[in-house]
Parts: sequence; structure tokens; C-alpha cells
Amino acid sequence: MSDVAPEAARELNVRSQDPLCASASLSHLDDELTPTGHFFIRNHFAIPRLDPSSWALSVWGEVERPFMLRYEDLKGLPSKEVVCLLECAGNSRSTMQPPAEGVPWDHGAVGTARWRGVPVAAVLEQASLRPNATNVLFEGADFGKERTAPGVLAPTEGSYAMSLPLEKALHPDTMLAYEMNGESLPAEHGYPVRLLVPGWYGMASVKWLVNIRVLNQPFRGFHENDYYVFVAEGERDTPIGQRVTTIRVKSLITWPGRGGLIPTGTHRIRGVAWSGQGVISQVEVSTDNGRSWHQAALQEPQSPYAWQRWEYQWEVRKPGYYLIRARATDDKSNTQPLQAPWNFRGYAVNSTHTVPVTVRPGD
Ligand SMILES: Nc1nc2c(c(=O)[nH]1)N[C@H]1C(S)=C(S)[C@@H](COP(=O)(O)O)O[C@H]1N2
Ligand SMILES: [Mo]
Repeated sequence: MSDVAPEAARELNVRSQDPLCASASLSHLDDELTPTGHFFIRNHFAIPRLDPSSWALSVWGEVERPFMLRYEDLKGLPSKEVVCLLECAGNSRSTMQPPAEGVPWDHGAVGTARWRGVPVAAVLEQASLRPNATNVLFEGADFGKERTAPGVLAPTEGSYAMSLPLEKALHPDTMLAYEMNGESLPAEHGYPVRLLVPGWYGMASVKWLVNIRVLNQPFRGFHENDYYVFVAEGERDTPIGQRVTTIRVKSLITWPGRGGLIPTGTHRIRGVAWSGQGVISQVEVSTDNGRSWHQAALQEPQSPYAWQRWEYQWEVRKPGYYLIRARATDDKSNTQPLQAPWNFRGYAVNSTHTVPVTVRPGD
């Protein structure tokens, strides 16, 4: 096992080398689909190198017919494609004040890809759930000692595992994905097979999947109950904190970039917007410190789980310093706050994205 940056990481900004965590530049998030080489990577441990010829997924627990699913068998099952965004729960963490604990992500720990796979429901149907099944645990092949605080390693090794309530596991779009953007998953994105949980933050989409265990009670695990939980100021996260699950409404400005220098004239301010709770109904842009907001033109969603591109024609006549802000609202009336609520680990930051630019006299 090695954690050397793979090919695809070359056009990413590496935030951590071991384990590899790397994010995209905002200017690379301008497309409907994020090319795999610009798709962020978030690993907790070293990348396991799995061989699909010996790989098998154990499906067991509260089922009538436990079985091992081989790679070729999985690929022989009816599959479907879903265009789906993944956002790391820690995305935009570096904008939180005071700074929160964790990988200091900028805004680039998000991407939208086309995934092909087999619904988890189809595989669980083969195994036949027992009536007492309530939760499903998904376990990756990667393991190690987790950092529980800066510089502090957990005393024992563990694998990366996350559970879903049965209803979410059986959702027809929750799938065992083996292709990303038309090709086999790259090693760093979970080769040969990963879970894809549309609408939830990335931590639920377990990579390098080797175990599916059906449970008759909620799972209690480190990543699920101690790590990916909201902890407010003064609160304790034990025994069990509130889990991070559904992606909050958010938009990012992909052009102009931070500190951009642009001439007076007309410019296409643009970006992407998404929500795990519905589709985006509007994006508003402000260029005057939030005094006035203007409707951006919004692209139709490619899928219920993808981001939507937006743009706003900005006519700027006066040279000077400007802050550009973008604010998205979804069809369930969730809107981005100016400042997302602070939490200890800096999760689910969806504060209104603000980009400073300088406008110089045009030619
Ligand atoms: N097995 C395993 N699965 C995992 C992780 C991991 O470290 N190990 N990281 C999770 C987190 S926190 C995120 S945000 C997504 C990132 O997926 P990506 O690296 O393909 O972008 O994978 C999730 N699945
Ligand atoms: Mo993440």
C-alpha cells in the first residue's frame, strides 16, 4: 500500500499527503460534470490496492441468504447511471471563524460526476432481508489509526465504516458504483466498488467496499458517531452526537476568482449551486455588499442530485473594489445564511460565498 499521489491528483491542490486529501480549484468546477482529474479526493487512510479478480463483497447479517458478490457478477446485474454530486462535509471549512478542527479545505472538496452501478436494494433483495432488519453497515477495505485531535492518533486501528437507515439503503438511487464518468473507478475514488449515497455528504459514500452487513439496531462506530457529528460550542459529542447527513443548500462562484482584476464593462459572473434536499429554485447575486440582490439565470437540473450552473450579467461602470456574493435557495425554501452556524469540526459550511475583485478602468 502506498499513498503516493496518483495520476488524477496532479491537477488538484493537495491538502494532506498522508492520507491523501486534495481539492479542486474553483475555476475547475465550472462544468456540468467534473472531469475525474479535477474531482476532489478525501481519504482517511492509505489507499488499499484491491484486485477485482479476488475482490468479493460479503453480504451478511440479518439476511436469509448471506452471499459473496464477485466483481464480474456485480457487473452482470442490471445497472443504472446517476449524475450525482459529492461534497465533503468539511468543504469550505477554512472559511469558518474561529477556525475549526480538521483538514483545512478551501471550497474545492466538491464535484459532480456520472456514476454507474447497481442499486444496493437489488443486492439486498438477493440476500433477502429478515423482518428485523433496521440498518445497513457498509465497510471499506482501508483501515488505520484515526487522528482524533491534531497530532493525536487513536490507540487502536479501525476500518472505515458507515451505516445507513434501511430506508436510505433501499432507496433506488443508493448504489454500488463501479464507474465514474464512463470509466472504472480510479484507485483513489474507491476501485473496484464504492457506495454512492445521493443527497448525503461524502462521508457516507464508502469507498473500497468489502462488507455489507445488515443490522437489527443502529450501528455505533467511530466515524459515524464520534467524528462526523455536529458539536456546538460548549456541547459534548458523547455518548452520541447528531450525525452529519443531508447536504445543505449552497452555491459557489467559479468566475471571477478571488482577487480577480477585471476591466469595467459587462461580465458573466457564474457558478454552481446545489442542495441535498431538493433542486435549486433561485440563485441571487449581490455586488454591493448585500444591499441589492439580482436573479441569476439558472440552468435546469441534469438530475435531482447534480449541481446547477448559474450566471449573472454584471454591468460595472465604476472602477473600484467589489465583493461579489452568491446565495442559493432550494425548492424546499432552504436558503444559504450569510454565516453558517459554527460547530467544533467545521461541518456543513454553506455560508454565502463571497469573492473580492478589483475593477480597473476599461480600455
Ligand atoms: N473507505 C473509505 N470511504 C470513504 C472515505 C474513506 O476515507 N475511506 N472518505 C469518505 C469521505 S469523508 C468523502 S468526502 C468521500 C470522498 O470521495 P472521493 O475521494 O471519491 O471524492 O469518500 C468517503 N468514503
Ligand atoms: Mo468528507
